[in-house]
Amino acid sequence: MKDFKRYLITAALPYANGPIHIGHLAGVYLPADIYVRYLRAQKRDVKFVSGSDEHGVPITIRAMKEGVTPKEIVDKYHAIIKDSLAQMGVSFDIYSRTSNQIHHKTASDFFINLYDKGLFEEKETEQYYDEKAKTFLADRYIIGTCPVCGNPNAYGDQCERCGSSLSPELLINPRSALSDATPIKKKTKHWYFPLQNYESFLKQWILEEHKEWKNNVYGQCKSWLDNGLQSRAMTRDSNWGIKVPLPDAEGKVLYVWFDAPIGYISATKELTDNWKDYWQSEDSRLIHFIGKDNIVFHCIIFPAMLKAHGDFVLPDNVPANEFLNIEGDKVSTSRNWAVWVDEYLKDFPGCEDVLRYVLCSNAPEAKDNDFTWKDFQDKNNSELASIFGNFVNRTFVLMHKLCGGKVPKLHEDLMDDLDRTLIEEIKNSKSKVENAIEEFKFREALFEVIDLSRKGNKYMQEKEPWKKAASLERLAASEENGSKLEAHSSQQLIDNCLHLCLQLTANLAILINPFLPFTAQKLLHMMKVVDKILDWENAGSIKLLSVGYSLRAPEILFRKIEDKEIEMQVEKLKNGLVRTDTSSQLPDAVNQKSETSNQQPHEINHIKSEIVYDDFAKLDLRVGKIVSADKVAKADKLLKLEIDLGFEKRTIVSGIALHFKAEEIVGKQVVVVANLAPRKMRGIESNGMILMAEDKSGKLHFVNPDDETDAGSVVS
Ligand code: B3M
Ligand code: ZN
Repeated sequence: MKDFKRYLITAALPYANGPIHIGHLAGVYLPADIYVRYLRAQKRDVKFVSGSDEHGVPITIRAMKEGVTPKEIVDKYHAIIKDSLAQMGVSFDIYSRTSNQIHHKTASDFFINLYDKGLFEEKETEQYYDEKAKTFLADRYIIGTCPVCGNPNAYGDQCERCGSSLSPELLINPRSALSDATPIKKKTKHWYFPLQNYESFLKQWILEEHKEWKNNVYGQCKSWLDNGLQSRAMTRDSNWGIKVPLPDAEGKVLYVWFDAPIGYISATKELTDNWKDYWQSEDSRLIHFIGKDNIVFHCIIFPAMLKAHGDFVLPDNVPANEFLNIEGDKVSTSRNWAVWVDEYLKDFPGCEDVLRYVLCSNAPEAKDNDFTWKDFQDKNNSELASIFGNFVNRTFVLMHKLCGGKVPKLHEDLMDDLDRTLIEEIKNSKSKVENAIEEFKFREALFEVIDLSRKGNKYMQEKEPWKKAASLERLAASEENGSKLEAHSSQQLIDNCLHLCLQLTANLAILINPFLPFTAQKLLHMMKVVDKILDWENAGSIKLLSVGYSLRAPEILFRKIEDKEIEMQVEKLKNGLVRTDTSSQLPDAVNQKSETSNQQPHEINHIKSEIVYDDFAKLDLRVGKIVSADKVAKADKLLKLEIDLGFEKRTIVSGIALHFKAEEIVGKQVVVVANLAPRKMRGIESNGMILMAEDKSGKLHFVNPDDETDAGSVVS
């Protein structure tokens, strides 16, 4: 790899419209912090920047619902988020906010730079408008019935129930999420950034020159690029945000995804006068830590903007993580299915590192993962406390008991194979941890650190210094010939064991520091050494603590977590009491998500409200066979199907094109809702609907008879 002089590490700017939950920590802030702490320990020149994302529709909506100004919303959540991250030990050099003056100026200048080069397309289009709320509506704020599954509360960009990607015109009976009014179309002008012009550059830069990116990231980029890019509006109609810096742009602001990534630049400017070294010098390495729903913005759109501007370096890596579920279910803020960081900090004071440990060892690095409270307890009690904590504690207790509280000498002539193997393990662990961190495999790196403490425990168990101590007492009391000499060498063997265990402890402090910084500090205190010892280059050495140096009594590093505490947390979660300070009438997706994010919870564990038999009996369900399937022009989600119902053929338009290829499904039997009122989609009349099953991962499956059945058969 290229030898970089400087590192600029960014962590996604959280929306200041709610507190953060542990999914945010596991996905973005902890991995970023681990990496930064590691770089700092290596004495690299590194800056770590982030801040609150204070613009965009989610914030205005929240404000409207709470009856306060957007400013009040962002002030409140900026403070809560900043505090939670600081308490968790996330060591930003700056945690800024996008409402700052310097950011408004930086983002406006950026826009003007592209504008002056003639890089925007100015287009007038018709957009949905809410006449009651007097505002244009982003797709997400239009709600209606899903054409695929009949969910009455599908969003204009996606149905939460069946996972189909939608657009507002596909919804049946669309209404505004703000006022319930039926949206109308209204003309509006916006500035579009022609991403398609950057396609070949992006293909070369990502697909050819960054094959080392994580599979999940590379794969998502490839699929975006393979599907072809299109112009995207970089402005919005709103009065909250950064005003479009043009004369004829009244009531228009920059698109939040245009300004937010520029927030990284503004924050660096705010932090240091030397910001250009980090942003405009080729020997500087820019790395973005983000969640998977932000990949397209950081890997495609922002790099295209940077390229268009021309003065900035591009990200060298974007190690995005997947999502963390809670107790088997997707995070849902409206159902309060989340573990909030500020609440955790209150419920488990002094246990910051426990959460850091659990979230890192279970981080969703390659796929979505699950957090359970039981696993949290197990990881604390049987890994942190019984392996790591236990090793350190035994070492310190025995050193006080058997070596007078001082670092004993190492008698090299008395070393045996066990000692030599342990020294080797200590040496090797440095490069193992290092290699894993360099590849952003933080789980593996942390495992290696714990494994070293496990080896320490095993070594001590095999050496049994306490047994030698018992025989020492016996020998001391004996008058027999040679017993003095024997006692002397027994003590030397005890010294060797504890000397090595102490050096191993010092190594643990260095290696664990990026992951569990509070624990590393406790170890320094116990060893009475200064921070300097944590320099990464010291790892692997067995000469970290000087002989004869007296050490403090051990502290308990990890207390046991009781069943009671865990039961309480599970109870709290299951009760789903909505937080009074964060509650809102809005569904999740509107509360927490960006206008463009597409990862939403599928409410698979929740049954809709009860209906009577008569309601069910109204449905006329029939078996049908797909005789042809065709793509619908300009609608990438739709397939036009011809269905044979035995007594007649029907045209049904179905939103399954992203899940199935047209040619693959011809001949399949399906179940059709045959008496659904006809409706037009993209000018095609659709007569009925086909049933699909959606699994937990969001994948669709056809519902059909288990063997070939006559077309037209009644399903009941
Ligand atoms: N605020 C979206 C999110 O929290 C957004 C990230 C911005 S990073 C420049 O998912
Ligand atoms: Zn649906």
